[in-house]
Amino acid sequence: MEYTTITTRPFADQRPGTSGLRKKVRIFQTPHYLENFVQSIFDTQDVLEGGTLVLGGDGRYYNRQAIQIIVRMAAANGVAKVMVGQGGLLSTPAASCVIRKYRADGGIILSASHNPGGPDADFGIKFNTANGGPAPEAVTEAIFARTREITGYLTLAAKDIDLDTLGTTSLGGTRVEVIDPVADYAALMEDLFDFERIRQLFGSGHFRMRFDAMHAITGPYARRILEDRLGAAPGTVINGIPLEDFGGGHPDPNLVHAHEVVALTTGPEAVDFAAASDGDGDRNMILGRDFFVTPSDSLAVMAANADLVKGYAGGIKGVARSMPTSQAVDRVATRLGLDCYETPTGWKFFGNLLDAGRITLCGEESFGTGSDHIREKDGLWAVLFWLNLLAVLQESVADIVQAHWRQFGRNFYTRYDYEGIETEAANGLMAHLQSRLAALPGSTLDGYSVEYADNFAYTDPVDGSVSENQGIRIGFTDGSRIVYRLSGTGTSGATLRVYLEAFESDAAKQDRATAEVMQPLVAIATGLAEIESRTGRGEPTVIT
Ligand code: VG1
Ligand code: CO
Repeated sequence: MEYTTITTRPFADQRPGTSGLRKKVRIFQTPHYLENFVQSIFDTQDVLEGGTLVLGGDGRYYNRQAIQIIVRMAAANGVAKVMVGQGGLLSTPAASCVIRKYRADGGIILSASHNPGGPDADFGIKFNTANGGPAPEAVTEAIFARTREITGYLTLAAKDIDLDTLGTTSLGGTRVEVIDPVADYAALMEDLFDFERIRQLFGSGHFRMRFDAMHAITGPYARRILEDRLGAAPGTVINGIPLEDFGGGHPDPNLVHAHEVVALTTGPEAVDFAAASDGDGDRNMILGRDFFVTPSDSLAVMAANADLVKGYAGGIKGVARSMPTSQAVDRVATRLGLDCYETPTGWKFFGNLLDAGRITLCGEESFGTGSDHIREKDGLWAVLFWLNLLAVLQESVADIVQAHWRQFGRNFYTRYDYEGIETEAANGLMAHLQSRLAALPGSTLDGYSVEYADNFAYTDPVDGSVSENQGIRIGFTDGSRIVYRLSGTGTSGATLRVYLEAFESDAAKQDRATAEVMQPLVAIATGLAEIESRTGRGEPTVIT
């Protein structure tokens, strides 16, 4: 087999964001663009030479072509074994599971997660290290540095491999093993959750659920686990066949984009439980009958009830949440005497805490929850956690969450996203906020007293690495908060995220509508940041 070096020139824009490198498909199709990034991974991750690489993606447009390119490059770069999901598919959590189970040296996941797919939409690539988790910043920065000076990449002339047949073939000196993308993951779920009890719940005749795979990667996983193994009625999984363009939608499990499944939780025929997951299967939305569980509350409820769930019956070690995530889980941690960590946005920041055994559960407000079972957030895991809880408690989702509020207080929560605003306007807005920070503590905004105002910086307690400029936080004396950040996953312009939280300990006031409770904070947040005059937007693009 003939290895060749192809001459190339650096692209200036290959710095990974919150979760990998995301660009329009057309950019990834630019000659050498994908190859440069992949070679930069091989050039900086020496363990891959002679090692094992896990490879798969969420099935979006360009997934198959990219897999073939990467397999050839892996062979030319001396990777001993490539484990690739059948059809080129692996959900993000399944990739993490496979990396850990087979002690691979790393993984490449092709996904732009919740971003739309198709020839005019988005593509992405992320590298996971041997712990199964997203590469930490030191690694992504090293890869980025390499992309700035790359002059060539290695590949070989070979036919496409057959991605659809399970089994092992070879390419040059590399063994390529096409694996069942679901089997290892399903086995792990069966270890963690009480499948027998969940099966009884589905068999009881009084419990119906829907899971919306949003035409993305979780369809095959959800069908095999929920319908085949747990006995949920056929048709429980909707939109269960992965499509290259996700049916034209945003595979983003929130109240706006997953409205189809939300609608199934209301009215006389409402199901008891519903959920959805995103493009690459790491996010989850949890719904009860007429009831939406905020991701921040979901994490808090999980932490408070973990001992009821098979895999966590021995207790949990600690918890973590990303900075903008509500402080609901902090209250549980205080009550249970657990350590609670506040990290920057992005799952990569949980990796060290999980590896060091400091935490068991962690989550983000952006519909991400997970545990130390892998090193990624995990959509179906969260759904199974809730199913296990429902099977044990035999109560409705709403009853469980409302009882939680009565016990711990309620953290009302909402997020405003202003998508596709001009980058300069977004940067100007953040600079303006930064300039106001010093004067805010001790002042009063529309009757709310500012307790602290800062730009969040994080020192990793395990390796001491420092990450600065992670979002502006304004905390008030009554426990409410406003947080501003710019997204690191978009592919055009800038997205401003405004996160709002208000605490209510009085049970009599916990059933108020979120929009009404948040109104005063919305007014403060939009006014303080001069959102309308700086971005031209009177209203956000999405409210979740
Ligand atoms: C968003 C979320 C963040 C999440 C990231 C990746 O990032 O806010 O919490 O970890 O997406 O999720 P940003 O920088 O756009 O706010 V996924 O499911 O898109 O891999
Ligand atoms: Co995702």
